[in-house]
Amino acid sequence: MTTASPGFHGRRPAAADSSRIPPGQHLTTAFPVLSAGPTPHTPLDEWTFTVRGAVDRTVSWTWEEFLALPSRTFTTDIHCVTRWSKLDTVWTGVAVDTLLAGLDFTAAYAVAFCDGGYTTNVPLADLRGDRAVIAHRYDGAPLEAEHGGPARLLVPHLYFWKSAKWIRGIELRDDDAPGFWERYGYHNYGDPWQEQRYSGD
Ligand SMILES: Nc1nc2c(c(=O)[nH]1)N[C@H]1C(S)=C(S)[C@@H](COP(=O)(O)O)O[C@H]1N2
Ligand SMILES: [Mo]
Repeated sequence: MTTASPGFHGRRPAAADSSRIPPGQHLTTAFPVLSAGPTPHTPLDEWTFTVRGAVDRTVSWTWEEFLALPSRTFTTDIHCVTRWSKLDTVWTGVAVDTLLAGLDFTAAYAVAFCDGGYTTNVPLADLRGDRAVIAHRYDGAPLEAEHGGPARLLVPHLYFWKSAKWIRGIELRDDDAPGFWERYGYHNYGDPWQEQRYSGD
């Protein structure tokens, strides 16, 4: 799964970086693709992003409307439960805060839903406070389909399975509802710094 060129194989993090690598993780410079099914290819003129569920009204954006929202570009580290971490990845996206602004809700939980049927649950607090974006660019270019394009959730402080590719919306909920991998024994929350890989960790 992890690919490394010979010169980088077994490369150790610089001392200054070791504090950025959660327990049980190793660095990769590659960008592995991990998908539970085929890559969907939804035409952009059929794509929408929807916030629905336990909220005062359902809101949707077309691709054009979504791209017109304010977005920000930032650098962050990502940590996959299969033990690779990648430092200093550069993303551009729309903050979930921006999508929730002006909506009235008391919901405490969210489920991201996607083309292809993948879901993942995240406490709503973890998607707010500028901690999560709907990313549509990676490293200065439109997000490639295999990495979740046209748009994916990015929640970099949780294991990367929470960063749902091909996201089409967020369902707000009063109760927590495990998503695809969470139902298959992955941890419900997935904090890489606590090594919350599997249920019971
Ligand atoms: N829709 C969808 N999102 C997904 C997945 C998936 O199978 N389908 N896999 C998850 C897992 S397990 C990981 S590790 C990351 C992988 O993202 P990448 O392929 O861009 O590295 O996406 C997450 N988001
Ligand atoms: Mo994963």
